[in-house]
Amino acid sequence: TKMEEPKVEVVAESHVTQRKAANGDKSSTSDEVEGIKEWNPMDHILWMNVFWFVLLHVGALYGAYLSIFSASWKTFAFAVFTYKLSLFGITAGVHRLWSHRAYKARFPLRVFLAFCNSVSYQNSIFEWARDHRVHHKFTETDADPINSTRGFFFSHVGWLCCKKHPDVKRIGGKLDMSDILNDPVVYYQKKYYVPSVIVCFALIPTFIPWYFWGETLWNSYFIAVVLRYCFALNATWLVNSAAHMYGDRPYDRNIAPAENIVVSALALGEGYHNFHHTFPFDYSTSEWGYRINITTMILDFLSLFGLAYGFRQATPEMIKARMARTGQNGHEVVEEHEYM
Ligand code: ST9
Ligand code: ZN
Ligand code: ZN
Repeated sequence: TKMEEPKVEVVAESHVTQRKAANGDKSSTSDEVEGIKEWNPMDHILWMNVFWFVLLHVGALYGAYLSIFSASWKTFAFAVFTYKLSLFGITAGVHRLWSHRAYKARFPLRVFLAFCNSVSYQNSIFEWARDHRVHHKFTETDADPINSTRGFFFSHVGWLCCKKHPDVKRIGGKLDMSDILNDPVVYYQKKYYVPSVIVCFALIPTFIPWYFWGETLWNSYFIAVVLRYCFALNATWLVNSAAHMYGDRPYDRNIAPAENIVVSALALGEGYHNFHHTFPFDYSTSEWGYRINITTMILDFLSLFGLAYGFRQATPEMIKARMARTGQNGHEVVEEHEYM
């Protein structure tokens, strides 16, 4: 037992050491994990996924070319609109509502959010929320599907190009997902995921510019689907890569997630990632209200009609206390604020 004592102390020292211990200490997890001590994502690459993501980026460059030299400006404007609409389904829908239960939404709003999710084609609501819950619960361990300790590229897109670490499935499998599967909207979006993506992600955005302002179907597809999708995916992925690396950590200096304004602008208000990992239940994912946070503006607007309600928020007292305890600059900053 003498050998174990210092180890416990080190673990208690910081979350970083705790994470490292969790990553390194595979003997304490399970027999299954014993056999894969040397687990390396590079040994589990799925080349088909690599191929599709490369093709998507080449197609997006071609879409950008068509936007400049061939298509109507209306088609490009429509692509920007579709990008925002699709990401609203991610931020307000599968993220703040279904993954975190940070507020409640009436049935018509849930249907609309599910539609936006299918427009965004980022996996079904169920799969997205399951990956996201393990990401929060086991951030930067092997059980985190988007483990950013494996580097920028892995947490950006690499994790979608290789098999998941067995810990993701083993530990993630123990999560309780019954709350969201009991929502008929989630259940049916999962059941009819493929047809819903074909219609909402591909057909509708290709059809609209062609039908309403005579754009060619070719231009419509490459701009409003391929280019728009590539841009929206990269904006989302930046939350996992850039916002887990670059920025301040005013709420918890011991975790990697950081406050990243650029990512907030691209991801409709989801770049306040140090705040979000510290107070994941907060419906606004930030303490700054409408500052670079379109999602919060729209949710507040929808609450006027009772469509969104039951907003959960971290109180200023909670935030202050937490900043004093674990923030980047501890007490000093909080005290300075008090005298300003
Ligand atoms: C895309 C998603 O791009 C982007 C998500 C971004 C997430 C962002 C989150 C952070 C953001 C923070 C907040 C900000 C909000 C965002 C702002 C946005 C503006 N738990 O997956 P499989 C089990 S998608 C428990 O095939 P493989 C389960 O039994 C792009 N269990 O594993 C499962 O079976 P089933 C389009 C889990 O074979 C089984 O394992 N989509 C969990 O290792 C097999 O699962 C694509 O390109 C879990 N978490 O393959 C598809 N996970 O499902 C890409 C799995 O039946 N994906 N299990 O229950 C794939 O090809 C594969 O999933 C894979 C892994 C290759 C990545
Ligand atoms: Zn995160
Ligand atoms: Zn989250």
